[in-house]
Formats: sequence, structure tokens, C-alpha cells
Amino acid sequence: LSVTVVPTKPFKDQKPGTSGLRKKVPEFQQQHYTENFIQAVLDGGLSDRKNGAVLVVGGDGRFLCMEAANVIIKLAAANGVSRLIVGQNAFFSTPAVSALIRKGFEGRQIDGGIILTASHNPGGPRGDFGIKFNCDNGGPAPDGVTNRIYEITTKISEYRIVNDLQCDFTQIGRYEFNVEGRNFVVDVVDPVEDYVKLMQQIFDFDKIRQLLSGKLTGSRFKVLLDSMHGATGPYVSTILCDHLGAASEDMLRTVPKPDFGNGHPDPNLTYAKALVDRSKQGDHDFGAAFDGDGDRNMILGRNGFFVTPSDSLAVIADNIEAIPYFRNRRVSGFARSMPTAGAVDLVAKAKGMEIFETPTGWKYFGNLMDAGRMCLCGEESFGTGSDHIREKDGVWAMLAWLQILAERQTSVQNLVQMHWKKYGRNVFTRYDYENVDGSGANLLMNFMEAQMPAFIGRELSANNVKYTVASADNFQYKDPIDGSVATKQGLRFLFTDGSRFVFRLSGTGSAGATIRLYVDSYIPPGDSGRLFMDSQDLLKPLILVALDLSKMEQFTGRKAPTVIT
Ligand code: VG1
Ligand code: CO
Repeated sequence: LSVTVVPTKPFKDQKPGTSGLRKKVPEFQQQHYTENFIQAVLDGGLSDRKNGAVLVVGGDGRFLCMEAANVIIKLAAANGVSRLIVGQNAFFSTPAVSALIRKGFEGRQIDGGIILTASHNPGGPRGDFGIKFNCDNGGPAPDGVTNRIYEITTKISEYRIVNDLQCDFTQIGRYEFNVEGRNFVVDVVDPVEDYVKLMQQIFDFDKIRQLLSGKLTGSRFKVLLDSMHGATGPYVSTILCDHLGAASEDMLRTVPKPDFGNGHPDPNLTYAKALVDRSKQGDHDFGAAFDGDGDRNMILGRNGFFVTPSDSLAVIADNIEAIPYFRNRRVSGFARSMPTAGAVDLVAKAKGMEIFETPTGWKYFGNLMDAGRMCLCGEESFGTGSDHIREKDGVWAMLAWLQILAERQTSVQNLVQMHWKKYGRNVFTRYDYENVDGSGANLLMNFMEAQMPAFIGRELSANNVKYTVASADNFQYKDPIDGSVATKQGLRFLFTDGSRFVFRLSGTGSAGATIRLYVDSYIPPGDSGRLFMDSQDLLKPLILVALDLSKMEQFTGRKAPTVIT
């Protein structure tokens, strides 16, 4: 087989966002568009390791995954990559890719991976697609690497491709090719097997099985899961039904579909409403939903009791020794992204552990984990994970909850409410204004930032509740390990009573701009009158202050957010 060098021209819009390059499918279908980006990923992501490199390739099964995998195989072969490990049908959940990169393959080290997903964004021919590069630690490429990739996309003039290479990655097996005298290997593997083994090492499956069957407590513990036609389906079926004895009819939407069955595979109260409604019927003790690529999770208790991701992280942290994986190692610190409510901070303090506050996006957790400073972290955006891999992990989070519930033998709601009674409650909500006009969104952010200094010390009020601004800034993060600095990570207003709100622009959208408003407030454990109140009622005055201050309606024309979580 021979290599063809194809002349091309740069596209201006190939800058990776919070989590890879995400665009509408038709944009990726433009001539040379995907090829250009893959060439840049191979050059910028691998640099001097490109020659002879070993990469993992797979995605969440959405529309275009198969086509993109084909392009990757043909370009990798032409660029001196020695081996690709491709999930059967180009399928892998994001956590499974991270796990495989870290594990290696047949004794070989793996240099990175290419993940094909737009995560929780809708799929199908008019939906979203995405390409993300992960490094040899299994984590999303840090800013330095994605900037290098972007730089290359702005200057690219040619790409290398083996046009005639055909690899049938629908069948498991080894495929070898001779490319101008070099050997190029594609190993098509079962995408589920290794990941399941990893979960068996981390958790005590026997104990969870006993919880589910009722052997532990005397009554069955019923679990209802929603894979939303995303990547977790095969993993969930194998683990829950085959290994843990759960009822298969309680595992919803486990068949991955290119358009997610026309749904929006985002596990929150809005888009996973079907699960919430089923849970409210009261037949199940536990519920969870996962996003398109399997890294996000939503946890529910009986009757639709909602666990905020910020609380979920804190509860897992507080009960970390229930998970066998953590019993055999030193538990180092915890971390959360800046907009995530600070519930986990209180646990860290009580346990005398380090806590880190990072910018939004999982890539900022990698260095801390690699350095052994932190082993458990999360984001308010339904991301929870540990240092078993370098991505957030929906199925892991669900199993962590089941393991803790097996240990504590109580309900989800009781576990969370006991946590609040011990530590107090960090009430949290997020308002998303999706697909607003980009210039309006930028004006709002610039207007707010300019006003910030003037607001410090001022008293703001709504519904007769007063707040005094203690400080305001645009969040900046200096990585404690490599010293790299990330600026402009969100406008924060912190109040004297510990409440705060944050404004940020999303870095994962594919159309217009998305403004996120994060609001949280702390209720001390002794405040029994408010401790269990509805979060929207508790936060209403602060939300009104934020909307008024930002002139949200004037800048965006929106009277209400598209999604509230
Ligand atoms: C969003 C979330 C962020 C998350 C990112 C990727 O980013 O806010 O917390 O890490 O998505 O998640 P943004 O820039 O749109 O706010 V996933 O499940 O898309 O890999
Ligand atoms: Co995701």
C-alpha cells in the first residue's frame, strides 16, 4: 500500500474547546475537514513520538463515528503510527478508552488515544460530532497540547493518507498491512471486557450483588438505570445484569444508537426526565443515568430524590473507605472544578486532606492525579471520577454509590441528609442559556467584568434578602505541578455569607454561545428550618440578584434559561 500526500488548506475554526473539537456533523463532512484535524492531532498530539506510535481509537457510537475511524486508520497508517487498537465497530466509552491507554496492550505502552464523541450533545446527521485527543496518561490533552494542535490546523498545507487501506473493524481480530515496506497493525478488540475487569478490581461485586438480591438487608434493592442510547449500554448490561444480578427490564435504553434514539443524552433533570418520572413511581431504591460517551452520571434515590453532583462527590469522599480500591492505598487529596459547590471541601477539611479548585474541564485534574496529590474529584456538570483513570466515569460513580449503600445499608436520601446534618448543605443550581447570540453573550461577560471592581463591598438585595459582595474576580488557576496558568475561567462574585455566583461561557457548544450561571449558598447543619428546603426556593433571591446584575434579559433577550440543573 502506498501513501498519498494530499494538498489542503486550513480551516479557521478547529480550535479544541473544553473537551476536544465539537461541531455539527455537516461541518465535519466538508472535504478535508476531518483529515486536516486528524493530521494536526497526530503531529501536535504525538510530536516526536508519532513514528511507531500506538494509539487507541473509538467513540460513543454516534453518527459519523465509523467514517471518522476510517479516516483515522488511513491517516495513522500514512503517518508512521505502528499500531491502532480500535474498539469493535469503532465503539468505546470515554472511560474505557482512558482505562485501556493506562493499561497498555499486550505488554506494549500506549501513546494516546483519539475519542470520537460530542459527549452529551445530540447526535445524528444534523447533530453534533467531536474528536478529542488523550495523552499517554489516559487523560484529555492539556492546554499546551491542544494549543499546539490548533496552531497546526491554522497552517496545514497537506495531509498524508493511505487511500486504499480497508480495515473491517466490525470484526474482532488482528489486521496487518504493509505500507511502503512498513508494518501497520490494527487490533480490533472487545470494547467492554477490560473495563469490566477494572471495575471488578475496584469494587466488591459480591457485596453489591448481595445488596441487590436482598441477602444483605433482607429486602431487595431495586436499581433503575438509563443509558440514554449512549455508550454505557453494553457496559451496564454486562456489569449489572450478568455480574450483579439486576433485572434487565430495569436497564433502560441500553442499545447505543447513532442518534441516541433522537434524544439528548445528557443525564440531568431536564433531559433524563423519563428516568426521573419512572423513579418517582416509587418502585426503585436507586436510579442513575449516563451521557452519550459514558463519562457523566446522575444519581437518584427513591421517589426521584435528586443528588446534586456536588453532593455526590462529597458523599463519596466522606465514605471513600467503603470502596475496596481506596482501602489498599494512601488516599491523597480531593478536587473539584471551580463552579462546583464546595461540599467536598468540608469533607477534605474534616479528614485533614488537601483540596484543589481547578478550572472547568477534566484535563485540569490529570496533573494532580499523576503527581499523587489527589485521587477523587468531580464537577457540577454530572462528572465524578477517581485516579483509576484520567476521565470522569459514569459507571464507576454509579458503582461507587452502590458500594457505599451496601456498606452503609441505608437509603440514598438518608445518606445525603445525614451528610447535610454533619457538614451543612451546599445548595447549588445552574442556569444554562443555550444557543444565545454570540455577540450578546460576549457583551454580557465584558460588561460584568468591567463592573466587578465597583461591586466589591456593595450590598445587593432581592426578595428582602441582602448580600454583601466580599470579592469578585475572573478565576485564574496556576497548576501546582507544572506551573502552567489558565486565565479567564469564569466571573466569580463571592459574598460575605459564603454564597456566590459564577458566570462562564461554555466551551463545548456547537452553535451560538451558551452562558452558564452557577449559584450556590451554604446552609449550616444547625439551620434545621432551611436544611431540607427546595434548592430553587433557597437560591431564588441570589439568582434574582445575578440576573439583575448581569442584565441577562437585555443582553440575551431571554426571560428564562433553557435548562436548570
Ligand atoms: C462542559 C461542562 C464541564 C465538562 C465538559 C465536558 O463544559 O461544564 O464541566 O468537563 O462539558 O464534559 P462547558 O465548557 O460546556 O461548560 V463531557 O461529558 O462533554 O466530556
Ligand atoms: Co461526556
